[in-house]
Amino acid sequence: MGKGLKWSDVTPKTQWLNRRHLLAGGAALMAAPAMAQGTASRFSADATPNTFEEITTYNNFYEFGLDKGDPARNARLLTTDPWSVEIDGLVERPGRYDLADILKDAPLEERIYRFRCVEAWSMVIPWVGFELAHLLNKAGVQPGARYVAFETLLRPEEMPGQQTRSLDWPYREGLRLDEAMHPLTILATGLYGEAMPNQNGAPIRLVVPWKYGFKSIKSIVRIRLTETQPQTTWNMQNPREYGFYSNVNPEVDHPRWSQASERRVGAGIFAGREDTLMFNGYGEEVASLYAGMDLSKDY
Ligand SMILES: Nc1nc2c(c(=O)[nH]1)N[C@H]1C(S)=C(S)[C@@H](COP(=O)(O)O)O[C@H]1N2
Ligand SMILES: [Mo]
Repeated sequence: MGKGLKWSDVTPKTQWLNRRHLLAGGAALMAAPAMAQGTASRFSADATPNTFEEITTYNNFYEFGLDKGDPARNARLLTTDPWSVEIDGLVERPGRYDLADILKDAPLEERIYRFRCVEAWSMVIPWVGFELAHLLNKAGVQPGARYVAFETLLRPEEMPGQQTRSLDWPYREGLRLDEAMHPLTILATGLYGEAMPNQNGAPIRLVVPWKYGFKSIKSIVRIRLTETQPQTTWNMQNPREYGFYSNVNPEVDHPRWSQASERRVGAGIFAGREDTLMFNGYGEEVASLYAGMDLSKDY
């Protein structure tokens, strides 16, 4: 796919407009035409996306098992409708926000993002979503808020991994408020123009493209604005290996492997490894957020 071309540009419009519940209810009518016109997002990467098959069969979602193929096998039983997100803490309008209501006025767009897992594999994914800032503004951020904490659904009956102690459930993540409000940070509700597949974090998940993949928490049910830095799953599990920030950084190795290069999923066995880029290639947009910080210490 060439420069400026979006996946939706090369897809017949009827097919695009008939996407089944990509968006809940009326939002489809508003957002679909805008996307069908092919307004390429200025934030989209100029890179060929991985296939739908690759993106939906090679996953990390420990709630459904530890192997890359487990989420695709086990996540089909997850119920994602009805769904609501509890927004509380330092917000003007705390409460349980129904997903349908969230999506009613959400400015959905396609964002083709590079995605880099801390395990040193990568993909390019055409998400559909909206800026997290939109939802935070809807809830009204109070002046004292400095961080945003996220939680995944806790439902062991439907998430077999939660019947084990592989992680301290529910899965939790967090961002500094300025990271959360950055226009690159999105809540994604779909990919390739389809409703979000369960294994990718249906019905709504975070995507923070300049950070290691584990920051992009799936199947979110709670968002809390806090004054202090929230506890996050992988950081609690092993603080030496997984920092709170976890910005993609080729110069700071994981204690057990190099982060200087990555393997693009699906590239084939004869393709070489690619150099990992600082902030996963988004430095121009986000480096200023970390001015004055020592990124080898605040990793
Ligand atoms: N709730 C939850 N969110 C999660 C994970 C998880 O195990 N549970 N895995 C993380 C990791 S390590 C990665 S790399 C990405 C993978 O997203 P993908 O399967 O859509 O590519 O999800 C992240 N979000
Ligand atoms: Mo990951």
